[in-house]
Amino acid sequence: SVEASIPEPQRAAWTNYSPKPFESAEGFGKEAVRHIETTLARSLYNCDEAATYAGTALALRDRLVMDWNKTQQNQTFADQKRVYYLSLEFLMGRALDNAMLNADVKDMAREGLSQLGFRMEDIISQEHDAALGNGGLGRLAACFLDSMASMDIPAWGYGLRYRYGIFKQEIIDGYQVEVPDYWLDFNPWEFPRHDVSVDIQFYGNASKFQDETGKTVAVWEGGEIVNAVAYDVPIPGYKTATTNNLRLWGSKASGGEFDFQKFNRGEYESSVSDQQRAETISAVLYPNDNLERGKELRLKQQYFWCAASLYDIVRRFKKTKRAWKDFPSQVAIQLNDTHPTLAIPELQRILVDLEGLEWDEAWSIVQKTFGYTNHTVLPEALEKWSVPLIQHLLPRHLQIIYDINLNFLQYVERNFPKDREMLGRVSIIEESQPKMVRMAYLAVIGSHKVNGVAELHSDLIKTTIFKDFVKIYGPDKFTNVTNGITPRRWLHQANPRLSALIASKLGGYDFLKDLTLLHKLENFVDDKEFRKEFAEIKLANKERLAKYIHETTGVTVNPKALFDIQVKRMHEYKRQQLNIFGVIHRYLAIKSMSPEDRKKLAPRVSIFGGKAAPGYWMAKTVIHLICEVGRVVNNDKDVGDLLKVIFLEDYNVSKAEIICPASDISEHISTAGTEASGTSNMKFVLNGGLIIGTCDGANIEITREVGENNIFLFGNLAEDVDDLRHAHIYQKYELEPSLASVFDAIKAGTFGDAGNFSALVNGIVEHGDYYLVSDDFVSYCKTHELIDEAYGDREAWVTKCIQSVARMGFFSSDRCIDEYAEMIWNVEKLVPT
Ligand code: B1H
Ligand code: IMP
Repeated sequence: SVEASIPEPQRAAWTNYSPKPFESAEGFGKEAVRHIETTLARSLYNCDEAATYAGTALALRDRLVMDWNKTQQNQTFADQKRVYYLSLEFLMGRALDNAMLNADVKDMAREGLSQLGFRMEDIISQEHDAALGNGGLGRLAACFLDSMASMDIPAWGYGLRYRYGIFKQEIIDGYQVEVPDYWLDFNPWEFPRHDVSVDIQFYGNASKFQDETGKTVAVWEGGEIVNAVAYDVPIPGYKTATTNNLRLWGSKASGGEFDFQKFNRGEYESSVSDQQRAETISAVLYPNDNLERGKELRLKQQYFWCAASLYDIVRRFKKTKRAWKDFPSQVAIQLNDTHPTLAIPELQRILVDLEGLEWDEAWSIVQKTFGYTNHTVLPEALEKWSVPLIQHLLPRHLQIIYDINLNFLQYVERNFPKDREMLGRVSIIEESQPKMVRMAYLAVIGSHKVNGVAELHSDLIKTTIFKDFVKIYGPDKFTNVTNGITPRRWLHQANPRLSALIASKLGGYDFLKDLTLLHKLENFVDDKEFRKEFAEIKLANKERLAKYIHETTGVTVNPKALFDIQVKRMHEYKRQQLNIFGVIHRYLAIKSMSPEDRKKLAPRVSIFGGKAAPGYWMAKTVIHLICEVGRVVNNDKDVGDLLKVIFLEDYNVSKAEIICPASDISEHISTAGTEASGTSNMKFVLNGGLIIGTCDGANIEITREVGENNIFLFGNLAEDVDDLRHAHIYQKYELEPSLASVFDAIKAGTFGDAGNFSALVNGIVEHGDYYLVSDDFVSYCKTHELIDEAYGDREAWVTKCIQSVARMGFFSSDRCIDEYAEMIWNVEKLVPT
């Protein structure tokens, strides 16, 4: 055994000297102060909140590292299958609170901090969010990492170490301004592994020749080399010693700081610029959500990350000295959308060109190794890369893609000889000018399973973008894994009081590891004390948000008003424009009411938040309209508390943790068939808020779980969207009077210069209303009236909220991981001893 290779006295000494995790407030305090004094070289007299955060984080980190080392050792010795989750985005948020809660030492640390004169909340809020993602797709990856660690699944995440995460959003004069997010000043959660580095090749030439035996071999020569360096981040599980690894690759110039030969020749500038060019690869996250723009640097990022990760995975496998055919029983690689699809031709290249396997043998290994998750059907988000660009950057990979395609098309031709059209439809290469590589097709062909992220979405991909592939491979290749969220962060951490209340009724915190236990809350729906406390917690969370709104916007909102929240990336398909038109409609109604009628109205606070991609002009226009409506409404004396409109700046994970527990209603109102799943819908309901939504994404399954009486659904169905769009184009369309009066108010300059909003209005009135705002407007407004009415009966409202929380067990990301592990990865847990 490996242990026996080290002599007993040495092992005993090591064990003796090994640090022990702290077990009390004093133990924590000692560690934190030691770090502040020695690691940071600060003292009692210059220890501010930032330094205290650093000391606290380092004390926690020591603890994580012990478990982390042990977990990695165990996983290596156990030698069983591991999962590798490849994602270009990991939207982790803050780590300290999560680390304390998962290790179950937050109370100890709170007491220690208070002895030192600090408040836990202030210290936690010192941490910079790790914002290496855009939205739902990146946050899903983060929830999955938490679940895999908490469930003792041996798993690694692989991503890029962006120096700049998603930009910070400032709102200046009602417009979005982007500010770079430099987050690495002090990051105690990452460990640079300068010894783990890989050279990655780009450009150059690919050629084929025959070796002595007559076998055709391919070589890829020349071009440029960039070095990938690993940075590791420990991922602790909840109440388990399992601590998995997230490995992020940073880029630097190959062969050190810069090219010394060039430097010595006096070419100082170009030696530095090579270095800068290399570092550019991992410099910045592309800030587009659900949009691909085909930039060369993005493709470089993708290959750099895929190649480094595969090199690492293959190296680890080779240490086991197994035969190549065992690769798929040791390695499961999950592709988070098509962004890592180049991993497919890259593994094929490693096996064929570098390891000398036969093509077919290699290809069967590749297909068994990969699984592909599709996250969108929006045409503008489906990745296509131009053939000339791939030819230029990755000449050998283009050959391999062509060979994969040839084999595939021959297979299709043999099996569907009568359907000649099919070959063109399913070819990986789109015969356009220039030709394009369809990455989603390559991902389907190179994987053994393809899944969508909610039932409707998984059905849609089978009948639309992958219809032919269902015929070719049969329906079993396609499956569904409905998304979920981690209850540790999104209930326990974000809403500690609600979590404690639930624990008090359920006899402990087991529900955080088995969320279906929440169903027992139904027994307390009529429990007076429970209901009172539940309602008080909601009010307290709304007060916390009201305070935050006041501090950041200067607007005072009434915490007793109905809080109506829509926070998510700004996108036309998510229809923030529908929401703000609804708000204007409400404002106009208030203005036209008598003072008596106004008294009968339920006060509302409409809260928005979300970033627009920097180049997405229409999304930015919607932000501007929201801000302008807020400026007018919030200063209108006729309106007072009846309506407030707030745009919260710089929505991110740590802000979501304050916002999600504070809703009465949240909005998930995408055009039916466009939102693949949505995950914030789950976060809001789990925290005791109701939702208004369309029959789209996971809203449908939320409805099935919580019951139709506990959700406010409206609008057209996915199956009718095509016909409705058609009607806009081919029939004259009469605008509803209610929406027409909203547009009239905008055009009259009620919310500032009407010219600012003409494209937004014209998109609906004149250019086909692609997202069907006008088709859904009336039913949207009616549904909001139903909400007002329902909120008036506060007891019935609380019942709905409690029932909903009790029925959310299905939406834990632990359930997702169980499904992936069983259906796709075929991986076993490794429970620490
Ligand atoms: C989702 C993306 C996405 N789907 C391209 N697709 C990107 C596509 O940088 N890009 O090019 C970035 C992101 N993101 C979201 O995934 C869906 O819209 C949500 O409905 C879903 O809940 C989430 C997680 O599955
Ligand atoms: P890798 O699989 O070589 O990348 O190793 C990942 C981590 O697993 C290392 O940092 C070690 O903590 C652990 N590890 C890998 N190989 C061994 C081994 O042979 N003995 C003990 N630990 C190992």
